[in-house]
Amino acid sequence: MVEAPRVTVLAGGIGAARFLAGLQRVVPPESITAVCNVGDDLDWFGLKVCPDIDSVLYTLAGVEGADGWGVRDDTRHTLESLRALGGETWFGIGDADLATHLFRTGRLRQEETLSEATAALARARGVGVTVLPVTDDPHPTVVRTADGDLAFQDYFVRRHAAVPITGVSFPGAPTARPAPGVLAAIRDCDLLCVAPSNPLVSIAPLLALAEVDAAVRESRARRVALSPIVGGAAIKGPAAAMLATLGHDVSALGVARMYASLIDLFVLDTVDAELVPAVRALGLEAVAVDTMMVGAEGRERVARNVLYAAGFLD
Ligand code: FO1
Repeated sequence: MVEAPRVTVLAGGIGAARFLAGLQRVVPPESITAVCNVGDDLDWFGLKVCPDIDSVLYTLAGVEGADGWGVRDDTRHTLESLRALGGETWFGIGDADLATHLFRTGRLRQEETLSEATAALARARGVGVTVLPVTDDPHPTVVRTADGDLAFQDYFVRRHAAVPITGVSFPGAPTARPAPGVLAAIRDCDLLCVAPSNPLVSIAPLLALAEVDAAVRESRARRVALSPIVGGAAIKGPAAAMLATLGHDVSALGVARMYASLIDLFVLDTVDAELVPAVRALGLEAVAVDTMMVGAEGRERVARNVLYAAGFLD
């Protein structure tokens, strides 16, 4: 363990969860805060499901499913029974995962906030990292398509991200307030990391809250972003196709351009090392390191690489 810097991570789902899992092997978990996207949340038969928060919690607890979401080796008895009843089963909730949504929804019905319910889930799972929803208010991501506006999971899971998109919007952003602790975690940390998450539907919803965006800009922390694009492809998910459709360069450089006014240092993968001078030309520091988070050791190595590049490890 190093001398503990306070690290805050702007987090989407799976990429962020893996980065955080590596980080907590290097920095004491109590020094780490994850500010999580809630734009992917959905109402599933009346239950509140928070996929990004859950991927972070499950991964930090070491129980995540093989694809990075849900619970490892989960059963699907409930889903199969629902199918037998003719219910909608396009969103695959497993039985152990279902317990999380029942627990969370029960707490929300008892007037707890999403932050409080999330803290209770983290405690129950023995997660030492502080996991915060960016807001306790409704803040959905809406995907604009030729078929009309779609809720994120409707686009991503139900339609297999196969409908061409024309834009992304955050209708809750003007009224959603940052959850307690979010602004302080961004302003008062030593190292602020933008996780290797989808810039358009994981990080943009966080920055869509004007106060969060301002806190990032005002933060005295060292601000680092990791590229979710490696060798011109997304490590996971629909980021590459989304970037291309919305007119962004599908490369680490394209992502660096999106974050240039917010960060100090951009971390890209060694396979993209030739882009370092172009990233530097944007006025950013840039470093190419191994960013492949395969296995627990791989995740730790990436966390160490980032901490070293940012000057927090010798
Ligand atoms: N992703 C899928 O591709 N298919 C699913 O059926 C699915 C179910 C699911 C259930 C709970 C959960 O927390 C996540 C789930 N995901 C599923 C993943 C999720 O849609 C995305 O990975 C994130 O929203 C993107 O960050």
